[in-house]
Amino acid sequence: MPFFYRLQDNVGGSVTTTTSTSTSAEIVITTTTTSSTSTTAPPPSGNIVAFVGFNADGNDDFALVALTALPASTTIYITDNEWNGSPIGSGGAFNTGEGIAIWDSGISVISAGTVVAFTNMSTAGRGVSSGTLGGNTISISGNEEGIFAFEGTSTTNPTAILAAIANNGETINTFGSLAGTGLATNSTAVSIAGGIDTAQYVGPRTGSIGAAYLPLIANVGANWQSENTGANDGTNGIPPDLPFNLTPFTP
Ligand SMILES: [Ca+2]
Ligand SMILES: [Ca+2]
Ligand SMILES: [Ca+2]
Ligand SMILES: [Ca+2]
Repeated sequence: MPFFYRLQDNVGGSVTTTTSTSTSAEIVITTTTTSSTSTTAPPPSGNIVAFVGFNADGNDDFALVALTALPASTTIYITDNEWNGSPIGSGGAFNTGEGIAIWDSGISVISAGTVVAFTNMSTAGRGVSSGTLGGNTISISGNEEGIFAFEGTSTTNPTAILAAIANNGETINTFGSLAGTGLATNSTAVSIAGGIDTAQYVGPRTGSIGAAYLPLIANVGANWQSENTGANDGTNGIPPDLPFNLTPFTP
């Protein structure tokens, strides 16, 4: 008489069945259990980029350094909306009302240490030194502003917050809150004080590797130059000025 059986594994292991025709009804069942666990979202990508330039004057600009090699056609979202302080997957989200640009890194691998400049970001004439831009323009405030880079499945569904920079510390109008982003000031996020207009990382660009550059990049007091005058501080002839320094970060 035919019979049917169903084996189900609910604990992340595997089930193997072996049947033999040597006797009329022999079933050998072998089960193995592994330590694998199920996940509902991709793991965070970590700090694969960091901000190394900020300009709220003129047409608004910023720069990112790649801390690891970025595969061709990497998509990174960039926004000046604020984070609500909750973790990704548990209500964490950006608010709305400001810009979200979509950066496609292009057909070539971006080498680790490459500095990518985003220019004229508040205008239709915006540009990027590698790849292409989609999404919205971004108008950067010279008073209180934060900019985030994140990975996601859409502009409104981040899966990993990669980097952040603010020009007036961590406030409701700059980052919102970094809680839940995995980033923190003085270690992985750049938090400049004073509501500055223009700033650039001027610290070491050799002697470290990958994320080991983050403590240097986040050390605003030692390694950043900033300016905050009534002039266009990106073009006034006093450092920091545009264009941003594109010298690569090397080991
Ligand atoms: Ca501006
Ligand atoms: Ca903002
Ligand atoms: Ca200014
Ligand atoms: Ca300047």
